[in-house]
Amino acid sequence: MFSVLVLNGPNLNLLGTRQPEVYGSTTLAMVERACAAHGAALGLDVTCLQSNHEGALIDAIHAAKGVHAGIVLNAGAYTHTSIALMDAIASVELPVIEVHLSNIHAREAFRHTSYIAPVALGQICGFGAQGYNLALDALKKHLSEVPPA
Ligand code: CA2
Repeated sequence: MFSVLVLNGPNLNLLGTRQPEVYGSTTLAMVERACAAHGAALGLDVTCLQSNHEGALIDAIHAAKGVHAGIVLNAGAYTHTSIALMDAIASVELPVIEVHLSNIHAREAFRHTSYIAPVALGQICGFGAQGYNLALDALKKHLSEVPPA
């Protein structure tokens, strides 16, 4: 069984409480429960974490090395700003799948840039909360084909 970290960044703790037209009505607790259930069905042991702090997200990525086989990451707005998160991902050499609830490419120009994408295995966006399950599917397939070193 592979262990996977589902990591959510700033403001995602507000999911389901505001802007449902953009981010849907599913709460973060519901997303995390769905990830645990879908992960278990795939044979993945899922740990979920959310922080509004860039440094805490970086610490979580560093701590994942040797503990988790891969990461599903919605870095929120840090996606578009954080070279530090990009460097952290590159440094741990773990497969990371970038997730966004909304289609960032169909929104404001500043959301079209992702500092995560160049160091991620791939990006899933625009499918709402289902995107996390799609990311777990992709990570399971990747880990089965390329087991962790
Ligand atoms: O679409 C996504 O998942 C985003 O990562 C969400 C971020 C946004 O800055 C990215 O461009 C795309 C924002 C998360 C804020 O979440 C909220 C949820 C409910 C109410 C208010 C904010």
